[in-house]
Order: sequence, then structure tokens, then C-alpha cells
Amino acid sequence: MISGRDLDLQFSDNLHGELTVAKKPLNIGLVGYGFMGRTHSNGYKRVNDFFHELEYRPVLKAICGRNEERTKEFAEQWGYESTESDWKALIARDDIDAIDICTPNNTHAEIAIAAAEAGKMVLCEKPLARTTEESLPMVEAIEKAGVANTVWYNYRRVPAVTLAKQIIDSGKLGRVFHYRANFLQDWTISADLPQGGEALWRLDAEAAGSGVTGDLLAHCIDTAIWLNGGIKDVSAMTETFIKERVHQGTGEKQAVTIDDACIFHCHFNNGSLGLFESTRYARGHKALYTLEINGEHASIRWDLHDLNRLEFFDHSDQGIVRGWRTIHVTDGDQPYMDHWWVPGLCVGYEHTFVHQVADFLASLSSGEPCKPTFRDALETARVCDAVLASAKNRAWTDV
Ligand code: SOE
Repeated sequence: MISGRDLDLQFSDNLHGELTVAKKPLNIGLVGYGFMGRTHSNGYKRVNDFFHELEYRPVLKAICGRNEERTKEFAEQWGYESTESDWKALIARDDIDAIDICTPNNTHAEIAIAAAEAGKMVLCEKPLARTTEESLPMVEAIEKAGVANTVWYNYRRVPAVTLAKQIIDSGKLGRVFHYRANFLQDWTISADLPQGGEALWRLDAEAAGSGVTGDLLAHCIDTAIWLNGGIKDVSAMTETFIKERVHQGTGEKQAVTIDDACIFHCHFNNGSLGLFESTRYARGHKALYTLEINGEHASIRWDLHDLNRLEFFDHSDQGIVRGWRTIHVTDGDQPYMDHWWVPGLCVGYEHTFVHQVADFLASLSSGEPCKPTFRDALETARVCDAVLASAKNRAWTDV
């Protein structure tokens, strides 16, 4: 007997055995085949395997990169249907719905604006651009075109961090007094490390805009604004420990103009105090992103190196059992986790990108923006600019 399934290719079985309508394709054109190109590609590939309810299915239509051989290798590895070596040609294609920007920061604005003007959806790797000045026309272009958009501040979508947001929004912390965050690395300590060029453009201010402020603190600031609201003013200091490095492009020794380390404190609009530190010179720390929030009734802390756990202290607990509790965020009623394995089994860094794709696709169906939008990321850019200005002028600076 021929089943309905054989007859109608419009329908397919999902893992729960439910009939679902065939998905609408969303053709992705990704620019940049580096580390972030891989994280995003993995997100697109995995999302429908685990988020069955989505109406859309990303199709890896084209990968664009300057080095044709490397671009072809990437296409082969990740399953892209075609390659381009010029992002303008990619944007001009009728078969591309969304442009995903994974290139160095100095190229984000031009690509995003052109993509928006061509009516494409735009997904942009963080930070939005090098400065607020460069970011603003991006936001204007996106909003004028009315295209779907998002910026990949992925740590919002660690289930434990999303749970922190839910706990804060439920009012359990009460009035917030302190917000503390660190992002510590150690990969640039060697004075022999060149600056600029492939893999090392983050050390080159021309390409990156800034050092740890735009690269690492931007993550902390995005999460902080999301969890604790806007930042009013900042007082910062930065340091560049290695003053000169050989530039990969020119082969010449050139002044290093990025911030190797940055520490700032701030007032949030809700009256709480913030303390932030980031460096690439903390020997032993590879990507130690930690945050802690202290409220009137409760506190929360989280550590990227142990990302499935959220620590929670609730002062309303009975005295004799009161203490920090560790919540292993792997249960089906915790954020995103009903889409993965069974309670107790962990997810990792790459899942945050799958979650961002899932939320982006869901936003296309609901019509709600996928946060952080370009406009949200502009606020993070403003804080970063205020931090750098404050450090330069040795003065408190309004955001
Ligand atoms: C820098 O080393 C980096 O890769 C950042 O660019 C990412 O945004 C961060 O998530 C991890 O560290």
C-alpha cells in the first residue's frame, strides 16, 4: 500500500513522528571563512535537526572569500552549493535571501549597508563595526530597508545565561546593586606575535577598531545591558603592553594601537554599579568570561568555562541550608534544553550559534525582531566608544 507520505512530498516526518509541512528555504550567502564562518555554518547546518518546529530551513547557498582556493575548500567542507570571491557579486545574486557577515570589523559597514540596500536580510558578527560613527549608518540602512537583522552576540544564548535573564526578570534578585564581568585571555603575550592579516587582524586597530574593548568587553557589555539595563557613564583605563609588532602585511615593525587590556567601572541606569575587566595578558586564562550580579534578595554568577552551570544564592532560603546552589542547566524546562538530549546531558559553545539561528528563523515567522538587533548593538558600540574615550581622556564619560 502506498502511504500518504510517499504520495505527498510536501510533508515529512520529524523525530517525534509528527507530520510537518515542508520548510521554506532561506538561502544564506556567508562572507568570510574564518573561525566565525565555521561557527555560523555549523549553526545553519544543525538547526533543523533539533528545532523541528521552525518554518524555515537555511540553505548554504554560497560562501564568499577573497582566496579562491580556501573558499572552495570551505565550500567543500561545509557543503556550500557555490562560491564567490567578490561580496558585491554575492549581494547581487537573486538566489540569496540573507547575507551573513563574518569578515574583519572594518568591512562590516560597507557589506551590511549594501546588503540592506539590496533588500537582503543581514546577520552580522559582533561587534557591529569599529566605532559608533561607523555603526550608525548601518542601523539607518537596515531600518530604512526594513530587513530582518541580528548581531551575533552569542553568549546571550548559553542556556544558563538565558536562565539568568529569566530569573532576573522574575524579580527574584530584587534591587540590583552590583554587576561584575571579566573576559580574560592570554594569547597575545608573546612579543613575537605579528599584528594584522589573516587570523591576527584582531591586533590591528585599522581592521579591528580596538583591542579587547571591541572584541571581548563588547560581549560583556551586550550581556550586561540585556540582563541589567542601560549603562549611563563610564570611567576606564586601557593599556597596550607590547608597543610594537611586525605587521604581517608590510613585514615592518609598527606601533600597536589596540588596547591589550581594559578595565572600567560604570553606573547603570537602574542605579547599580558595574565593574568590567578584559585582557589578553592573563596567563592561564583562554576564554574566561565570568559574570556576577548581586541583588537585594539573591545573587547569580556564571562562568563560560563551566557554561552549563548557573550559580544562584537566594537569601530567602532557610538559614541552615542557605548557600550558593549550582543549577545544572540541562533540564527540558530550562531555556533551549528541550531541543537537545535528555536531562543531565550538556551542550557547548557551538550550541549558542545554533540557538541564534533558531531564534532568527523563528523571528521571521513571528515578525518579532531577533535580538540583539543592529539597533541594540549600536548601544553596545556607544558604551565601547565611551570606555575608550574615558581611558584616553582620563575622565568619567557619559554614554
Ligand atoms: C577572540 O579571541 C575571540 O575569538 C572573540 O573574537 C570572540 O568573539 C569570543 O567569543 C572568543 O574570543
